[in-house]
Amino acid sequence: MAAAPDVADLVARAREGQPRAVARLISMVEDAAPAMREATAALAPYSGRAQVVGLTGPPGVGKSTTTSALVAVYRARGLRVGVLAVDPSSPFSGGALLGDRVRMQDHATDADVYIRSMASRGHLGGLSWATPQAIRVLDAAGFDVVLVETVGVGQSEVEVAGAADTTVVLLAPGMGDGVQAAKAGILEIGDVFVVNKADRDGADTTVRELRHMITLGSGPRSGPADDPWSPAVLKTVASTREGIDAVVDAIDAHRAWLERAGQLGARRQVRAQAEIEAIAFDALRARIGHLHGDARLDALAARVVVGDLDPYAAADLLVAGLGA
Ligand SMILES: Nc1nc2c(ncn2[C@@H]2O[C@H](COP(=O)(O)OP(=O)(O)O)[C@@H](O)[C@H]2O)c(=O)[nH]1
Ligand SMILES: [Mg+2]
Repeated sequence: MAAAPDVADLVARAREGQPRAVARLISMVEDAAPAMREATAALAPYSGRAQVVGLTGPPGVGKSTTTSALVAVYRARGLRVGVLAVDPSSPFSGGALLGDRVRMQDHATDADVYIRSMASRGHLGGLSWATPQAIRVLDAAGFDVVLVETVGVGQSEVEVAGAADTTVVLLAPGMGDGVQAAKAGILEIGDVFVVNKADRDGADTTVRELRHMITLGSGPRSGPADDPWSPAVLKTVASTREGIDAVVDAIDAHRAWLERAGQLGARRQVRAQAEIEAIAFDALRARIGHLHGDARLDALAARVVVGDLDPYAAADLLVAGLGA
C-alpha cells in the first residue's frame, strides 16, 4: 500500500506545475481516496480561475483530434492547457483511450500541457462526482484552460455540460444531422456547435440544419432575454486543424458573454450545487450501507415483518435517525 500522501506538499508541488503531483492528485480523485477530502480543502482557495471547456459528441466524430488541435491553438496563444479525456462507458481503459494517447502525442513533451485519461471506475457517484474534482485539481495547478472530452453517451454529455463554462458539441456530416441532434437533446447543451470532417460531403447540409434547429428553440442556456446567446455553428477539419482558430474565438466570445450577462457565476453556482449534492448522496449511501446488520435496521425490519410498521414509515424513521 502507498504511504498516506503529504497532502500539503502534494498541493504545493501541483501548484508549481509538477506533472507528477497533478497526476497523483487526480489518481486520488479516481480512487476516491480518503485524503481527497483534505486535498480538496487545500485546493479550494486556488480554484475558479481556469476556463473550463467541455467537448462532447458521438464516438468517432473527432473529439480527440479536435482537442489536440485546440491545445495547439491555445499553446500558440501562450496559455497552459489541461485535458481530461473522460470515458464513462469503459471502466477499463480500452482502445479508444489508447487512440487518444496517439492523437495527443504532439503535446507529449510540452510541460505546459497536461493530458489525462480518466475512467470513472464505477464508484458511486461516478462521473458526476469525479469530473468536477479533477477539474479543480487542474484549475488549482494553474492551467488557464481545462478541456474536458466526454463521449456522448446518454447522461454523460449532460454532465459535461454541467461541469463546463462552455460546452462545444461536435457533429459530423451524415452521422449527426440536426434532427438527430435535437432528438439526442444535444441542442440544449451546446454553446458552440462544430461540424467536423468538413472535408466530407454533406457538411453544409448539416450546418444548415443545425442553424435551423437552433433558431427554433432557445434553451435555458441562452441567458437573459435582452442579451441572449445564439450558438455559433462552425465547420472544421480537425485532422488538418482547419477552422480550429475560429472555434477558439467562438469559445472566447462565449466566455465574454458569460461574464457580461452574469451567466458565469450562475453556471458555477449550479455546478457547485450538483457537486455538493453528489458528495452528500455518496455520504448518505455510505451511511445507509453501513446500516446493514445495524440494530436500528434490524428492529425496524422486525416491526415491518409483523405488520406493526409499513416500510415507508420505517424508511422515514431510518433516515431521520441518520442525523443522530
Ligand atoms: N476526414 C476526417 N477525418 C477526421 C477528422 N477529424 C478526425 N478524423 C478522424 O476520425 C477518427 C476519429 O477521431 P477521434 O478524434 O478519435 O474521434 P473521437 O472518438 O470523437 O475522439 C480518426 O481516425 C481521426 O483521424 C476530419 O476533420 N476529417
Ligand atoms: Mg476520443
